[in-house]
Amino acid sequence: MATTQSSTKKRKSASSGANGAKPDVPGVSAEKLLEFYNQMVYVRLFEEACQRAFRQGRVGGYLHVYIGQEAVAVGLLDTYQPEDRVITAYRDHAHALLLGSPPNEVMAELYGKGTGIVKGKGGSMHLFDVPNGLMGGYGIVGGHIPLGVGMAYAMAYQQTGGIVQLYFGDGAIHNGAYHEAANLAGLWGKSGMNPTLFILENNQYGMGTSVERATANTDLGSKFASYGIEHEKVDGMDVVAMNEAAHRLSKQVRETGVPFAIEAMTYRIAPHGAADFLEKYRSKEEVKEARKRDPIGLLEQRILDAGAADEEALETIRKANKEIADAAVTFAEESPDPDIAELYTDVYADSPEVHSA
Ligand SMILES: Cc1ncc(C[n+]2csc(CCOP(=O)(O)OP(=O)(O)O)c2C)c(N)n1
Repeated sequence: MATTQSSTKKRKSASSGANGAKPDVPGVSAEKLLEFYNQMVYVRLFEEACQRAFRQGRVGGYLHVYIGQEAVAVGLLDTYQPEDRVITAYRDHAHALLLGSPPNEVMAELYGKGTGIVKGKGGSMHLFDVPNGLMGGYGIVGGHIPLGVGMAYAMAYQQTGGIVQLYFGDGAIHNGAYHEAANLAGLWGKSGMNPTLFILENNQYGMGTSVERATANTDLGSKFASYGIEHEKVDGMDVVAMNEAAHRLSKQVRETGVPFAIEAMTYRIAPHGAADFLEKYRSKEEVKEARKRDPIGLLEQRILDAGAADEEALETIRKANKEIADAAVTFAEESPDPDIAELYTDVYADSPEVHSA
């Protein structure tokens, strides 16, 4: 049972695996490449386990995995500081795991168990882990964007020194909530009062609707520019590129209080949700082609080419993470349902008092 990392803040590499050779990536050590690899494999294998559990009918509600997008959160959350806050939509398992949420509790949450990270009340789409900086997990597309921008305003006002990493999809950018919030972020940024790092995860689709079928203006960056927010497009399949941009731009946002937007060009390799099998909106060939740039495959090749580790070391990392995912499933399955008394707790800020009033 490999649950030892469950309380580890920001997971590090399970095995250095490095043979001492210098990788050919400027500024990135062999150790760092392996740390990224470990984190990406951790997320991928956990997500595969989630998808399996859902399809076996063991997880209720709905469930969306992050398969194909791992390089985005891994590259960005490497810059996380304890005073920062992270907020995202419903594709939120990776963010929780990478911030240090215990995998057992994340899996148990999906199962709706009392041992879940929000005691079984949130499910897959509503993970929260305030001590580790995760302010949710939201199911309403675009609904969390004003919350993230408001949070950044509060942080600037209280001079906490933190920034908000605000993740959302290419579907969400067409929601009215985005436009209201982006307008205020740009405006507040003029006086250094909005340290929001917008992270648009352009995975090409909002459910079955491609970007081309969702908007006449497919230049999504222009939707930041129109609110006075600078933006940069980054290869979201390349963890090193994501990480370089993340460090540079999070530093800039932290120092200036001016929002900035990253458009991470990525691809959702898995179906939209675990219940989707048909995928009529895209061809098998397209997915096959995209898999050639699977972020884990790309990193693996880079590690091997650079001599940063050999295949055996990578297999050791995969095996360790498979054990973590399997242990999380066992934990979730064996956990009790939430206690009935929990029905009224954590619903309002002063839940017990409100209930007894
Ligand atoms: C306000 C609202 N409208 C519609 C939906 C149904 N819905 C769920 S996911 C989704 C697609 C969103 O796509 P995107 O923001 O690109 O995120 P992705 O799933 O690609 O990560 C839609 C339309 C919803 N949950 N909320």
